Amino acid sequence: MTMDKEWKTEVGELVRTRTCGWSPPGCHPVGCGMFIYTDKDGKFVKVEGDPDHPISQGRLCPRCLAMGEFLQHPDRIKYPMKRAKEDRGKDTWERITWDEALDILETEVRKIWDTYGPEAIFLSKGTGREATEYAPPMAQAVFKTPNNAFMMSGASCYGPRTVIGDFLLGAGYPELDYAAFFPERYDDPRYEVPKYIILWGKSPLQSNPDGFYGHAIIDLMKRGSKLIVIDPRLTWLASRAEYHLQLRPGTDAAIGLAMLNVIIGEDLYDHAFCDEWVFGLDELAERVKNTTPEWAEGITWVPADVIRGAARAFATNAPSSIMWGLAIDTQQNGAQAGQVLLSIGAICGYMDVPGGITLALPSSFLGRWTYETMQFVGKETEKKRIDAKEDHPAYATGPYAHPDSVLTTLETGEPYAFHMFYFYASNPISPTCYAEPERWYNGIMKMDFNAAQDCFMTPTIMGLCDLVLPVSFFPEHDGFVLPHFGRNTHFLGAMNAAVDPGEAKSDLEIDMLVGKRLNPEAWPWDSVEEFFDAQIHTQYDWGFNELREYGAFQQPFEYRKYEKGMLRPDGEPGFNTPTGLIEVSSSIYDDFGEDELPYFMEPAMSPYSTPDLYEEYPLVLTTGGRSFVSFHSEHRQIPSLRSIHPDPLVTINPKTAEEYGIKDGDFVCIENMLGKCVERARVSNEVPERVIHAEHGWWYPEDDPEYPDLYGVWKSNINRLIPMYKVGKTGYGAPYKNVLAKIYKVDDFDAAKELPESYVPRESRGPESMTNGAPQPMSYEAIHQD
Ligand SMILES: Nc1nc2c(c(=O)[nH]1)N[C@H]1C(S)=C(S)[C@@H](COP(=O)(O)OP(=O)(O)OC[C@H]3O[C@@H](n4cnc5c(=O)[nH]c(N)nc54)[C@H](O)[C@@H]3O)O[C@H]1N2
Ligand SMILES: Nc1nc2c(c(=O)[nH]1)N[C@H]1C(S)=C(S)[C@@H](COP(=O)(O)OP(=O)(O)OC[C@H]3O[C@@H](n4cnc5c(=O)[nH]c(N)nc54)[C@H](O)[C@@H]3O)O[C@H]1N2
Ligand code: SF4
Ligand SMILES: [Mo]
Repeated sequence: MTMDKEWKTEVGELVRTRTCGWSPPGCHPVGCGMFIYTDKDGKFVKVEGDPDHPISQGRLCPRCLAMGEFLQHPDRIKYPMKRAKEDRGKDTWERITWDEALDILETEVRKIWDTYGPEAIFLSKGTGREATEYAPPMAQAVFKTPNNAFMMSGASCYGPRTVIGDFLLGAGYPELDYAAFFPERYDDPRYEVPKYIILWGKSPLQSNPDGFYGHAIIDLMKRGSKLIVIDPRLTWLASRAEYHLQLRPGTDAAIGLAMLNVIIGEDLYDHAFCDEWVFGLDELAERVKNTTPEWAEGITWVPADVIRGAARAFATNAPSSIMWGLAIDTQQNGAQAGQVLLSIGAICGYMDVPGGITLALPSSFLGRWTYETMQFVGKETEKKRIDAKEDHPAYATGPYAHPDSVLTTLETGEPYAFHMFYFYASNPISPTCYAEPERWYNGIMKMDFNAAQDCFMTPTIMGLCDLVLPVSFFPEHDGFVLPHFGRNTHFLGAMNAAVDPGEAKSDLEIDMLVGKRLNPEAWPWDSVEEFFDAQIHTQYDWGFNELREYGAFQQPFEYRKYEKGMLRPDGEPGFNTPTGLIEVSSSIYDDFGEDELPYFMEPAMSPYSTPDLYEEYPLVLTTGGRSFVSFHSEHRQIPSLRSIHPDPLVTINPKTAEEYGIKDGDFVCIENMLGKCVERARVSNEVPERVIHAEHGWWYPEDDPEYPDLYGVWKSNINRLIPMYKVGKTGYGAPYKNVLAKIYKVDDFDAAKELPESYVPRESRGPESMTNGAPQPMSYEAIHQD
């Protein structure tokens, strides 16, 4: 590992600071390396990729290249602001000082503590920006509430994949081996290029998800890797794949069961590995005896010979690897889809081998501290967490509230009422996290006090908040990039403040400021540097200054850790599961009353489970494929990015479009029993005839900010069509990518603008109206009746 002391240098008139990206204008913790040039007053001049960064190697995408537009943007939140509670939805914000803002927040929190107890405060957390690490401590170690959660129905982003991994493998987040741990990368003699890579419900070029650098797929294709893409869309990568399994959305478990049928039935698996390291193969073999590719074809709409060919190619070409994406989380059958997919990788012998699927023990940085901050909630209050223990014992193993149960509590006041919402990197009505966003909107309007910390004004803040605190962009603060949120962390990246933040502060700085007032015991550090030193010292004998000099510190790595006693806390060989083996038949699922073996469950709304609804809503709707120029609801106000992708797009097959009299570029209303949404038609063979794909996260920063418009947040809000309700035993997964809908041509975006009856703020809807006519998923018992 080389050290470059010059992380901040003068270059002529300018100062050049090396840093790694995460929060805006960055994305997930991929931590691309870059140089930021400022003038001597800390004013941004330009950004360049850092060619010496081991992963990104000088490459940057449009979002970080648009950095100048972010930093100077007039809509960013530059200083703390307050607004009278009765003015929610009105643009009457008033600038205040940090002291006044902290006084207000402290007073409101203490009032709620004293009157209702800390559990009456709810912290709504957004996606994996830096805030992922700092939001739970804000809830637990500042507000002392057990109620915080990432707020998608069924927590259906990343959480499902991490717990499936934990339950079956006990080894961090399994990730494609792209030589990310090695300074020489693909040329390291220990490394082997995977022969086949399955991209399962993942679109890494656009998404760079969770810590994986998406362009590495291209690096590997250039070195000979072939692709198997399992995706209802013919994406750019799918069009270059050996096998494209263009499945009906939400039927991944059936594909996986059929692949297992082939791999086990044709004896293509790695017997030596299974004999030593796999638990439950005989039971799994019995379960998949009849799940033939022909069986799956009827369910998934993928030709049997394509499934068979992909299974054979994958199993007989060692080493090969699998990447699993968000589409596994965003289905009610996702826990089982994840189980089959990991079982396929395991029985083929691809776990933790060169060019296979890397495993890692969760690292100690940040994550352990996040858990430790639970102590400030206290045991009695912790018991009050809205985590639906009875319904979802598997979910209740984590320190989070259950989003769907939180909505029930919000609407019914049972078992107690919430009185404050705090939005932490979360713009959920816009439409991102919350499904059925109008129900949330109505519920949160009833709170005594709502506040947010964010970088931009959003529909959520304009509609619902009384106080907002300004958050700095990553080039404006010191920080720490943790790929895969510590669960498979190939490097630690130093984030070095380059640009003057004005009054904005990092999330950690805000936590510390508020924490020192409300719960100083939990916040002993005097600076963020001190805090980062303490975090790094949990694993290494050097600190944050050394990290700045490393730039990106690649962590030591070894293959086949299970042989070396590196995956279990007791140091014994094996995996950190109850049997010490990879559990393709899961004893932990069994403990939770869930089937220990994977099974297929029809989506709750589908051509087969609800044929009557299918007559009325004859298209399968999947949503949320990523774009290069936005991050969920973010960046709609950045001119260069918006000009590349100005409107929300719904992709429709040419035959389907013709049938409905829709042409490319037309305004199209997408509608089902829950709600409607207008997007612009993109007529393309990318999707099959019976499937449409609609984008999420759309609002219009240029529209009227005030209620009821709230920047046009209801017009193209695809999550109005997605139900928010509790799912199976694990409590994970929800149908964000598989519901039913109909489409028809309309005149403009305003066609979905009027507020349906349910949008009018009112008292509680009551539990009986909880599903708005959307069918509930089947119970396990009903599925297994035969
Ligand atoms: N229909 C459909 N809906 C989806 C999806 C889908 O595929 N289909 N995808 C879902 C997924 S996977 C996710 S993770 C969610 C995301 O849902 P959210 O996380 O709620 O996403 P955003 O709406 O972009 O809200 C993020 C907000 O945080 C602010 N922000 C960004 N970085 C920081 C930071 O570091 N600190 C602070 N304090 N604020 C910050 C941004 O300005 C923005 O206002 O959306 C989900 N919604
Ligand atoms: N530019 C950009 N990058 C992002 C984000 C963003 O908003 N913008 N969001 C970030 C977040 S929070 C996340 S979680 C990641 C997600 O990133 P990924 O894990 O890559 O997931 P998606 O891009 O949502 O979807 C991947 C693919 O799943 C396909 N798909 C849809 N339905 C199904 C299905 O039922 N089965 C299968 N097998 N495939 C299906 C879609 O067509 C899509 O091509 O991206 C992150 N990165
Ligand atoms: S992937 Fe793109 S947006 Fe994310 S940090 Fe790298 S350059 Fe920035
Ligand atoms: Mo996500």
